[in-house]
Amino acid sequence: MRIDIVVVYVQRYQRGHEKNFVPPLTGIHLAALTPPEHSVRVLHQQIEPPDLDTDADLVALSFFSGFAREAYELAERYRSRGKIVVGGGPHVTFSKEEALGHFDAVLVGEAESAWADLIRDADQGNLQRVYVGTTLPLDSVPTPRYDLLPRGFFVPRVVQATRGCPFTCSFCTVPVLNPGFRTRPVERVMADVAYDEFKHWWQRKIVWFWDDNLTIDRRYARELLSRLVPFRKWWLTQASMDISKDPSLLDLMKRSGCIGVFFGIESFGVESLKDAHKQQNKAERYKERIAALHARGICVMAGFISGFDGDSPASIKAMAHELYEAGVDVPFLSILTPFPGTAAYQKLGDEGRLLRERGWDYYNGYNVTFEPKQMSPAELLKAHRELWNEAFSLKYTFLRIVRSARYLRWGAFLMCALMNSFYCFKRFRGNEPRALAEPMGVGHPLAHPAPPVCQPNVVTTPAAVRG
Ligand code: B12
Ligand code: SF4
Repeated sequence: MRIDIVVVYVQRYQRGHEKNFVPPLTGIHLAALTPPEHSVRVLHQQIEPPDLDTDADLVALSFFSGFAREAYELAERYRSRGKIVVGGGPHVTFSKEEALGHFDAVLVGEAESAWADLIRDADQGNLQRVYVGTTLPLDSVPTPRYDLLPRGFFVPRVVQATRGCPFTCSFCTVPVLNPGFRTRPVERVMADVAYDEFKHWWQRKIVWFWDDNLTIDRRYARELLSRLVPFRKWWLTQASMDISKDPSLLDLMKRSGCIGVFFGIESFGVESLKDAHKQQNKAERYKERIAALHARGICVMAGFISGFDGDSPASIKAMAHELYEAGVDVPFLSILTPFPGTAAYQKLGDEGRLLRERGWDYYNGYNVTFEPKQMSPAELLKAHRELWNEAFSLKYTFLRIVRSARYLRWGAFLMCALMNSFYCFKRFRGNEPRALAEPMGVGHPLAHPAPPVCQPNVVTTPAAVRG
């Protein structure tokens, strides 16, 4: 069979988008899982429009909630051309019935155990409607098909070493989507690291771990990083702030070439952190935690969310200065988005605060989909835009870049300067959210009818974090 895997994307800003910085791992991972007797292509809508006139027999769409409407429209268009169309990913996993209305088949959960079955059944004309992936150990996860990436990506080597996270933040689907915390054999990860068929030196040099929380299992992290040292790469990942209390791990991170760590800081407010189920974050400690990474020349990227129950317009706007003061090098600023499958979705649904007339297009991290506690939806959107504009004003962008030149190693500094300049450029070019279609109305088939019942979180507790 000929298979097209399409990673769906919709621009979130009125002008410009994160077109080709780092690719999603999902498409090239699914391609690697595809049995070799089938031919496979991976198309990234963020780089190129999907090929509707493809000669593929089967089209597989992967998408987040915010791109669901686009995915459903694409599915209809492919189906009208006689293709078998299947869907999977986080949105499908939590909105199976809705997705079934648009696809010939859906795969719920992780694909490793079920993707080959789905392809076999499609090939034999015996496609089932629903495939449920079980959560397998990561022992046989292959090297992604980097060779299938379009040329345009700036940092193409994305790698996954672990899956899952022991925390249970209220806005995050990971604890349910990827239960437990699993590690991939270091040998296999090193095979991804050793892959060097990229055109430019920086593409060969940089390894971006797309893990949920790479350093949870300290013994594994130490083994992984020790094996990484001789490769002399630059690498980045997402981790939790507790790594700052582990100087020997930080030293090893430095030695193995770490240039950037993303922390989900989310907020400075005690009430907001409580609402986020993120009480492990202590605002009074941020500065000291971040300084520990700076002392090793590592750039600190950090995510901040606006719209928790503890947030007011003033507290949101204040974050532009607070995050600078805390030492953050590159901020990522989103609006709280209650994705299906999260505790936030459940809670806001139970409290009747989800704006049900707003369809999935609004679930992209830059729009308001619920009734905030201390302001109106319009005020939250406005406060978030003001935060964005202030955080990426010339003043703060310049201050962050200049300050970071004092302590970041040069790869980290390059990344910091590049990302800050990009977002600042975007701010001046116009960073308003893309104008969305008229609200869909409660009766629209895409307007979600009721909050799904959250599956019980199957998680290891933070206590299981090995020291
Ligand atoms: C890496 C990552 C990113 C990266 C890369 C984004 C990308 N497009 O891949 C960055 C940092 C850019 C990012 C940004 C965002 N992200 Co993100 N991200 C992740 C993360 C941590 C890992 C994803 C990953 O690569 N996993 C490894 C691959 C191999 O597995 P996978 O994608 O889960 O796919 C598996 C299954 O889902 C299934 N599958 C997936 N698709 C399909 C399709 C078919 C046909 C089949 C059969 C199976 C299948 O098979 C795969 C193998 O088992 C996840 C958390 C998570 N654990 O999923 C969040 C996650 C996907 N992100 C999320 C969100 C919300 C965002 C943002 C909107 C955040 C924001 N406020 O801006 C943006 C969107 C930006 C964009 N351009 O798309 C949410 C999505 C929730 C939802 N329901 O939509 C997640 C789940 C985290 C969360 N908050 O819960 N993200
Ligand atoms: S720490 Fe990060 S990955 Fe873990 S549950 Fe919270 S937001 Fe999700």
